[in-house]
Amino acid sequence: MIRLAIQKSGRLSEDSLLLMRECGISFQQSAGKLKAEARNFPIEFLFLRDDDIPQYVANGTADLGIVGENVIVETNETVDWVDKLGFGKCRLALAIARDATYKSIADLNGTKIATSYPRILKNYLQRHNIKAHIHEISGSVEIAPSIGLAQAICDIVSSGSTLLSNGLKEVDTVMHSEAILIATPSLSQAKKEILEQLRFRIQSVRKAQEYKYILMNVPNHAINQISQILPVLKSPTILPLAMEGWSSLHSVVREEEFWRVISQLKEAGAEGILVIPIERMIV
Ligand code: PRT
Ligand code: ZN
Repeated sequence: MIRLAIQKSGRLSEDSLLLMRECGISFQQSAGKLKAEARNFPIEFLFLRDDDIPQYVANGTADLGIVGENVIVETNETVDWVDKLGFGKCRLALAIARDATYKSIADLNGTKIATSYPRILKNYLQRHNIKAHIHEISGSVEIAPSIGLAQAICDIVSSGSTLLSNGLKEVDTVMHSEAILIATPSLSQAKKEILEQLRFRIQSVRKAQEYKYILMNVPNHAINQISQILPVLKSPTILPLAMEGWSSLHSVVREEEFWRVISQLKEAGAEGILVIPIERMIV
């Protein structure tokens, strides 16, 4: 049995649980309960505040955790970074009042910067040779400039709308972040094997999200040309259509590459193109 710490309630909770369910792991999460055991995989979930997850994983109370890179770096706990998970994407950014002038990071010299990420900010300022006063606050960082608490803030940004609605503008990116699977450095051999099974499932879910199954009707004379345009995984499957001179071409392609070549496919004579999601992909 392996123990995975997940954020109890917050921005990473839903995606973390969804990922587990997509991995075919079923469990019941009762409201208010801090633990849940899976029915069909040797895993138990611990539901915690995200800030506590690195510490629980570092000291082995939890074997694994899903948490934002920003939290791992800020807490500075010793954990193994296993895999990035592709959700919870955001950046830690510096922002100032929209009407303040800003030419370069040197403009932050001598200012007061409010943040919930003092360690990351301190390192960043040191690397850039900036001497500023870091004012640590635990929440609502974005109101600090308008109430005169600080001239700048360093906070998490995703769409940027919170900055905008607080009269702020982003001036520099301190780090990019996404949810990541972490592990305690001293996993037993038995737990390492469970982790590998879990990683295998996670990768097949993530691959499936990246790729699409596509079908299209192509005139036989264009099969070669179309096969060359398509950035396929291996080689397309060609099946004859009832209509003379036409075939159905099936393949698996990376979605973003598919959109890049769609107009070339149509120009080459492809018709009736279908793009179908893939549930799991094992390559
Ligand atoms: O209660 P607990 O301590 O567990 O949760 P929390 O309130 O500390 O964290 P939570 O749930 O807000 O965020 C968890 C993790 O999600 C963060 O550590 C990041 O890794 C990631 N993440 C992704 C975000 C955002 N996007 C995000 N937009 N975390 C916070 N925000 C906040 C940000 O602080 C700001 O207030 O959203 C606002 C900005 O959003 P935009 O879209 O307006 O730019
Ligand atoms: Zn938190």
